[in-house]
Amino acid sequence: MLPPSRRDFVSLTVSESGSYTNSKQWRRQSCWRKWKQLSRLQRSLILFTLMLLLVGGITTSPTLIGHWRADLPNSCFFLWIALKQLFPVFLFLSAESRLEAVREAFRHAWKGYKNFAWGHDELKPISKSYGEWFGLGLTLIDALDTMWILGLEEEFAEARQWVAKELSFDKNVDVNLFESTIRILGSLLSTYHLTGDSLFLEKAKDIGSRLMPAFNTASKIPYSDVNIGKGTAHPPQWTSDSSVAEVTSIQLEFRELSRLTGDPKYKLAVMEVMKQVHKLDGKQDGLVPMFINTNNGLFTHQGMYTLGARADSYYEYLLKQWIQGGKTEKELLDDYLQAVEGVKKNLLKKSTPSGLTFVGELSHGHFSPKMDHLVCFLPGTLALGAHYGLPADHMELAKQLMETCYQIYAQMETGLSPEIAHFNMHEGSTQDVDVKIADRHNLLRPETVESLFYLYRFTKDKKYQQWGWEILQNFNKYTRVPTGGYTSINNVRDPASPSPRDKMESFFLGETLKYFYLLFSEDPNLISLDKYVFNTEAHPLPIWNSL
Ligand code: DMJ
Repeated sequence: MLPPSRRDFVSLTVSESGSYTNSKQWRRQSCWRKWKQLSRLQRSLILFTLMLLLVGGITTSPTLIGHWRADLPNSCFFLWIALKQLFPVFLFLSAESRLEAVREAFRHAWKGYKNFAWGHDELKPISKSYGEWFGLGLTLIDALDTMWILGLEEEFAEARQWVAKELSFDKNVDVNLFESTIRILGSLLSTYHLTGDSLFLEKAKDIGSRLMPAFNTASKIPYSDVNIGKGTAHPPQWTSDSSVAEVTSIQLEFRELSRLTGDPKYKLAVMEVMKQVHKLDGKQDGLVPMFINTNNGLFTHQGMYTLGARADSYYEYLLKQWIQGGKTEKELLDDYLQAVEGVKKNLLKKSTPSGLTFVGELSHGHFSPKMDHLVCFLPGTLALGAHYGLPADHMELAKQLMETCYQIYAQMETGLSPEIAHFNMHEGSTQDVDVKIADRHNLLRPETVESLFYLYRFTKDKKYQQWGWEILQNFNKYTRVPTGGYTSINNVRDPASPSPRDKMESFFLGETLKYFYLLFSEDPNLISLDKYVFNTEAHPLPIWNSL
């Protein structure tokens, strides 16, 4: 149970960042990063002094004020000048305070991880312990590039030290190919790109080559699990199927590994999967089933179509591979465009009473108004495609779905989204969203914040930042654990008792907090979307022709 006082969850504990002396890497940082290292007080003093100089300079300059003064009484004129000069400063300070709130949230999450789960996969913040999945320090690795982007030098330095001294992939453990590719390989590659530190590339090569046995199947469709110590791979115990999203969402990372190492084997393995899926029977208007068999390479469980679990990032990676490769791979683009049409034709409906546009599911011709939170990656992906010249109606759809994803949060009593929402479509409904008891949990997932980031970058509409700000405050109110860390919760409909699950997923640091930070940043060059493409775990990888 949560402690009785909810107020504990809003108490902020700002810690000062210390010094970091790895000068080779940090010499490359911009003045902007230096600026971000100053305390809030230091920044406010500098801004205030600059403001005084500016206002003083303008108001005492006869040439500047000459003809204005003729028309305005003195008091109005000086007030107008002062407000005009102050407005951008206010805007800047408000953006800066939101960025600082994200850094503070990260430090709080890190504090729990450091104190109770250091070097382990996941923090259990309520029991002040840890959970192990692969035994590879998953949270620490997933969070590396977030720390770099947020400018958390001290935390980054201690994490780098752990990677250098403690991280070994020479372990007799089974790992999931997809999860370890997007979280571990993806993060090591992006951290290498951001820092230029070869330690991360060496680690990326190591884990990448240890994952390759997964592709030794009759069909060349990879197994879901690999033992990275023994070099053996296998499907889950109960089936010889792999999930379609898993085998088609490892391509950005392995393609990049080939480019960096000059060894084509990684790229060839993952592109073979895409080639086969491109040709397979069993799609409906570009929509794919959820499973694929590793023996014969055919879709299984046909007739079921979703943009949620087990299919989601297939669609995301069609577009992103096309972007990564410099918009030359036509089959990927064709499959993506066809899939978007398939979504519009088969899965898109409006709810009652508010007419929210949502993406449902299809099971053997029967439509279900069920939408996973996972589907909320889609507004961001559609907006990214529109930015890259795909039809303008993709952007319109992105905006509509963004509103829906926000409403899934706003209509809950905690202001936090459930894992799955059901939309009402019958006349006379009084509320758009229903949540089944089993679906009321929130795992600190990133997809809505991710899409808010894309929508804000491309439209500059402040409402997206405001929606994100509300969501961050609700995470602080209902999921923050006073002794450090954030926890997933069981019930987003009960603010009095959200019921913590005692688990902080690695993607909260790897993705959710990173996307919050990028959403609140006004700097379009902070991970420019014309230079980087984010993998499905929010790790930015370079777009090849932008290098
Ligand atoms: C992450 O691991 C990735 O975003 C993945 O694509 C989907 N699931 C989680 C976050 O919800």
